[in-house]
Amino acid sequence: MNNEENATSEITFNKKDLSSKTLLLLYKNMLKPRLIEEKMLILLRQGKISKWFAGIGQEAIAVGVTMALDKDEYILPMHRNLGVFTTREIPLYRLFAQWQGKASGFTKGRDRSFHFGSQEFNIVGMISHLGPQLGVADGIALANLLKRNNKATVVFSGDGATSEGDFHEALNVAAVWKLPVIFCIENNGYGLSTPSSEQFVCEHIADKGIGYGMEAHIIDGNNIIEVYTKVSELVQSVRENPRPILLEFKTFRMRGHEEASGNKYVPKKLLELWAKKDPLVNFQSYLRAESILSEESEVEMKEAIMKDIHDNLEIAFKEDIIEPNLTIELNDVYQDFVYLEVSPNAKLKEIRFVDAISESLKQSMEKHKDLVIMGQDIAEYGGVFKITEGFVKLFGKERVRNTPICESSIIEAAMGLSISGIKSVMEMQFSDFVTSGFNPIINYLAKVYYRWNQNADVVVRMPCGAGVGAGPFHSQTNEAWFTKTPGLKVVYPAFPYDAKGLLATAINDPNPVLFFEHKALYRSIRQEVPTDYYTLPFGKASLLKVGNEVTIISYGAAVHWALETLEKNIDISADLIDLRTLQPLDEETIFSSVRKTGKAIILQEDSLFGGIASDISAMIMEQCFEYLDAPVKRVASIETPIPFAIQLEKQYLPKDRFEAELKLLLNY
Ligand SMILES: Cc1ncc(C[n+]2csc(CCOP(=O)(O)OP(=O)(O)O)c2C)c(N)n1
Repeated sequence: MNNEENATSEITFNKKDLSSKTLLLLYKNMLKPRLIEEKMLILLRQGKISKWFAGIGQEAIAVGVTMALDKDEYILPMHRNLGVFTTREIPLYRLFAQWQGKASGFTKGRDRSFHFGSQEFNIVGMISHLGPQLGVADGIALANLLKRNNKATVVFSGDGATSEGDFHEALNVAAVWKLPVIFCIENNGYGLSTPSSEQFVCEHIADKGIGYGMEAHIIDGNNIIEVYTKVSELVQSVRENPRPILLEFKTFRMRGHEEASGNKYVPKKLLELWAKKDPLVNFQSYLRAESILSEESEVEMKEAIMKDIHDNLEIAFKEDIIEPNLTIELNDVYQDFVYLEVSPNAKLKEIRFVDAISESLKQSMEKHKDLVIMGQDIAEYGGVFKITEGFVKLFGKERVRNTPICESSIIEAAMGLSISGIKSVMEMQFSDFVTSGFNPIINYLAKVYYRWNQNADVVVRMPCGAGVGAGPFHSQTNEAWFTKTPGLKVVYPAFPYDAKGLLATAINDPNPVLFFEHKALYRSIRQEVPTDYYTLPFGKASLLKVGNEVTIISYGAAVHWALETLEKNIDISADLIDLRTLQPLDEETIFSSVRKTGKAIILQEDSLFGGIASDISAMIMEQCFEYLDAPVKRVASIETPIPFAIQLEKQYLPKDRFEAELKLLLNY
C-alpha cells in the first residue's frame, strides 16, 4: 500500500468498551501537543526558538502508545513525538527551557530539541543518529527480562531510520534474545526529502519484522482508538509473554522535515488527502457525533491548555540564559567516581596476563551479582582467547551472553542496561572490530553523562595489538581513536598484576571504559599476582626503572620492548614510566621525571601521527621546556596500515628502531 492508498482509507472509530473519560483523555492528550506545536511555529517565525521538527498529524501514535504504557515503563521517543513528553506530564516550562537551551531544561544547554532523557519520567531521548535508540531499548528490555519484572519497553523510529544498520541489528538481537520490546515504526512517507519508495522496496515495513522472525502488525497511525486499544493489548501480552513485536503505523508527515526546509517536494494531492485524515479533527468530529465532547467543554479544554502553555512559556522566557562556567562544564563529563581501594592479599600465584584478566572478571562477577558479560562466542566456547572459559557453569547463560555479530547493537544494549542500573562488560572479539560499534561508543556512551547526566556503566574489553602476524584487521592498537574523545576512560595495562586490579576498577567505575588487552602479552607475560580480588587506581603510572639520564614513557606491549632495551644496555640510566591508564593520564609522574632527567622519549606501538605520544610530547614541551636538554622524541610505527607478513610487520613496528633512537637522544 502506498501513501495515496493509505490516505484514502477511511478512519473508522470503534470505541469498544472505552469509557467517555478515557476517550476525552485521549483527545486532550492529542490536543496538547498540537497546540504547543502551533505555538512553536509562531515562536520559530519570531526567531525565539532555533529549530522545529513538526509532528503535526502524527499525534495519535505518540499519545496512544504512551497511554498504553505504565508510567514506570521506559519509552524511547524520536523527534516527532512531543506527545510522549506531554502525555508523561513533563512540566511545560522544562520542555520550553530545554528548547531554549536554559538550565531548567534537561541538558543544561548542552543539547537541543528532543535530545535528552529523564529517569524521573522514564523517557530516554534520541541522539541525532536515530538508529541507536533501538539498541538501547533492547538493553532496557534485557534488564527487565533479567529482573523478571514483567515490564514492556517501547521505542520509536521513523521509516527512514529503518534503513540504518542499527535497526537491523536491534531487531535481530531482540528476536534472538526474546526481549520484551515493542518497536514502533512511524511510516510517514518521507525521510527528509526521500520518499519511502527510495528508502526500501518491501511493501510494508512490518515485513521487515517478519524477516527477523518477529510478530508484526500494521496499525492506522491516525486512528487514536485503534492505536491505543491495539497497543494496550499488545503491551499487556508482551508483559505476560516476553517477546519483541514490530508495529508499523501508517501516517504522513504533514510539514517539512524541519520547518526551515519546507515540503515543496511532497505532491499537493497527497497532502490534501492526508489532511482529511487528520487524527485530531477526525476524532473531534467522532466525539461530537457521539455526544461525548460538547462545544463548551472543548473550548474549556483548549483555554486551559493555552493558559498552561502561556504561563509556562513566561517562566521559560524569564529564566536567565546560562552563564558559562568552565569548572561546571569540565566536571560534568564523567560521573563522580569515588575510588575504593581494595588492597591485594598476601597470597601470590604466578599467572599469565590472560589468566589475570579472566580471574579479575570472574571475581567481579562474584562481587557484582547482576553484572552481565556479553560478546561473540564467550559463553560455552569461552571466547576466542578463552578468557571466559567455564563462566557459563559458574554464572549461567543469562549473565554470560553469547551475542550475534552485532557490535553496535550490543554496545547500545549495554547502554540500555546501564540506564536500568545494570553494569556490563562487552568483549570485543578483536579491538579492530570496534569500528562496527564506533557510533554508539563515540556518540552515545561518551556523551550521555555530559548531555543529561545519565552514566554509561560499560566496560568494553579490547584485545589488541601486533606481533602476532595477524595483518591489518587483527593487529591494530587503536587507543588513539578513543583517548581524543571526552567522556571515555582508556586503560592499557602491560602486566598481569596491573591488568587484574585495573579491570576490577574499570568495572566499579560508573563511566564507560575502553580496556585494552595486548594479545601478544596474553600468554607470554607471567607475574606473581595476589589471588584475591583487589583494585588499582586509574591515573597512576608505574615507575618501572629509576635513573637520571632520560625518561622513557610507554604503555602496553611497548613497555616490554623498552625493558628489553634497558636490560641489553645496563649502562643507560633511565626512568621507565608505564602509563597503565591513558585517560586519565598521570601527567605529574611524567613531568616530575622529565624535570629530573631533562630528556624524554615516548615509545608507542601505534603509528605516529595523531597518537598519544604526540600529545604527551606537546605537554612536556609546554610544562617542562626550561628543564629540557634535548627535543622530546617520539618513536612509533610507520605510517602504513599494519601488514601481515612477519618481516613486514617487524619493519612496521618501532621495536627495533627504539634502541638507536634512544641512543641518539642520549648523545644529543
Ligand atoms: C546517521 C544519520 N544520518 C542522517 C541523518 C540526517 N537525518 C535526520 S532525520 C532524517 C530523516 C529521518 O527520517 P525518518 O526516520 O523517516 O523519520 P522522520 O523524520 O520522517 O520522522 C535524516 C536523513 C541523521 N540525523 N543521522
